[in-house]
Amino acid sequence: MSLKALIFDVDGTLADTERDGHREAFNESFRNAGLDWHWSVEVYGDLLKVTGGKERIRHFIDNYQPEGAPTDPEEQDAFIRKLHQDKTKAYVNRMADPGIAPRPGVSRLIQEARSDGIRLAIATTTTPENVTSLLTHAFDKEAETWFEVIGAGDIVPAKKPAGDIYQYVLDEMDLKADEVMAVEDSYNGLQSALATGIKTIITINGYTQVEDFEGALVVFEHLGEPGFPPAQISGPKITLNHDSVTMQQIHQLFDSGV
Ligand code: XBP
Ligand code: MG
Repeated sequence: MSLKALIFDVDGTLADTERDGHREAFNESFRNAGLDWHWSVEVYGDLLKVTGGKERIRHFIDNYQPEGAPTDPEEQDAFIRKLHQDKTKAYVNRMADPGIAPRPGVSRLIQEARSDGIRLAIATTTTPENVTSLLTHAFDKEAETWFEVIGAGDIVPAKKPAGDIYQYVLDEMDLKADEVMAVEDSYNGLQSALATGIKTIITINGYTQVEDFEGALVVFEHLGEPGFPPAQISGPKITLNHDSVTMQQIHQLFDSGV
């Protein structure tokens, strides 16, 4: 079977959005709500084990017992929903100003794939509005049109590490798992892609560099740019093309399926 599509994760893969993007948007929403909650870089690293912003807030309430959350289940659900809506507004604004740069090599690989006629999609846990804001401001105002399907957030019942979001994208594209490759950054993301039988390459980041990537085809520091080669963390030694992971390497990895 030949490679038909690349499916990109968003947070940590397209851009390094968690530490200074999502985390600060959560903290802004806590301040706006008059809560004395603050997620430090370290605490957020622990909370990232839970995907989904609403689920992460609930995990924080259940496991850190902060002051200020309602105890009545229905009231708590409404409280979390409102907090998360405010956080999403804060995040969307932050993607516009101060904005964020794409990770190395991501824009280049996307354009190479498009020139190669390789179809593109997104499979992410984050909220759709966040994807729109990131693509529009960090990549191109037309960037959303590059992706045939944007599978995001609550569109599926179970978030990563469950395979639902990748299965949703395959179904929407009418493709089989062995026709696509996923680009991810985290253990949860890898498990989600593998649960759907999708070959996956990993680019690590500050939060995920210590995670277990057993089952990934290869793990790189990033996708590279001429003059800025990535370290290869694991997998069969890949000879880079002008310091970069290009579509040539992607096809080679897909076909060898190591
Ligand atoms: C990362 C996530 C998301 C973000 C927060 O998504 O787990 O929950 O941390 O975004 P992915 P929301 O790596 O799958 O792109 O608050 O909108 O959930
Ligand atoms: Mg991610």
